Amino acid sequence: MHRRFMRRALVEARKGLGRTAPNPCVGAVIVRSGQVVATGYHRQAGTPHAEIHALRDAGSAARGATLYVTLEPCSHHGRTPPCAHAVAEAGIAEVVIGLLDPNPLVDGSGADYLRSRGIAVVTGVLEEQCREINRPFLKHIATSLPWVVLKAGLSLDGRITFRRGSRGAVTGDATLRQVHRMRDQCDAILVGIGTIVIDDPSLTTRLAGRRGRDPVRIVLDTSLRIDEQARVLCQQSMASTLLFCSAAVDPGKRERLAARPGIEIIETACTADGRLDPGEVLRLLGVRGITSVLVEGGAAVHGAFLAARLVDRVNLFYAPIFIGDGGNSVVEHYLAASDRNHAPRLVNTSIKRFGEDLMITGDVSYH
Ligand code: AOF
Ligand code: ZN
Repeated sequence: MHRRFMRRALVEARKGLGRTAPNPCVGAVIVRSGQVVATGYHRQAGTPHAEIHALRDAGSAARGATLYVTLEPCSHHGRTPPCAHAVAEAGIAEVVIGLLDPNPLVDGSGADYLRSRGIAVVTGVLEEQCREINRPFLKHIATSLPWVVLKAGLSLDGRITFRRGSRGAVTGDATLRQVHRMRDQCDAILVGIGTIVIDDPSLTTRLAGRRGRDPVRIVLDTSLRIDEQARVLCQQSMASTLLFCSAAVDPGKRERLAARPGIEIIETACTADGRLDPGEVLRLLGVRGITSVLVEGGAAVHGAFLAARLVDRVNLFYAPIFIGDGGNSVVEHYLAASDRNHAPRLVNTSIKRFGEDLMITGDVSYH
């Protein structure tokens, strides 16, 4: 019974995926006599929490009812007042919680408050699913860093291009649609300048029939060699474009670009070998409240992020083709695993089909 209604609350929570940073996505349902009488989800940071939407939807029907919520109701005064208080005021009799909120401002005190008001509290229902939808929030609240997903489309022999530096999709249309769904649900998308030069991508979200939400576009461009007419700079997006570069760039170009609306230049520390430090880039993104980053290439960016142990999850879309000599490998430079035991590896793997392509996904474990 509890699991059934928590699944319903998860459906609500998912409506906010990718839209709530730096807050979590949270869903709530209110149940009376085995019937869902109200629902709610968190839409955007700074606006009411999921429980408040559900309570408003329920009105007087909340009295004596059970509230299912994917994340522990908060007990603190943040941008909005504490939900646990509103839940008690509304006369809710029982609260079923998916995941306790690790935010140090909450961290069990929401559940404790509800109990202190005589409300029955159950925790840990479908906890793993509630955790899974909030990987970005959970990583960000614990480390101040965004959650990093590496995505690539490649051949069976691990190539992402047909010739070195050539453009042209390796994977099919179904994969492309899935990639746009992924973009719709992450806060930011990151590529290296090589990808901009070769592909000139717009890095916006295009979903069939609807626009979707654009992620913040991030380009790692050490010497600021980006073409001032590049799509990522010119093509309209609802989000801004951040160019990360070193201190040693053409000051005139830097000023011109920074003056353009929606474009920001961020000077970043470099590693000993003179390239942008990916850890420092992520730190700066975390400070801005970006909780998830989709790394979309190219090969050297993949290598740098894996070598620095910064990738949390990998989504590889394999087209059922061989490319052979000539193309770029999916990971180049920086990473050089010495043997099986010292290679970053995927754990918790799963496989899914997109058209004729096969996607393997997993969390990265570093030794
Ligand atoms: C949400 N939505 O549905 C729940 C949240 O600044 P505030 O007031 O929005 O508080 C944000 C914190 O509230 C957030 O970090 C999380 O710990 C807690 N719960 N947040 O955005 C919700 N239930
Ligand atoms: Zn709240």
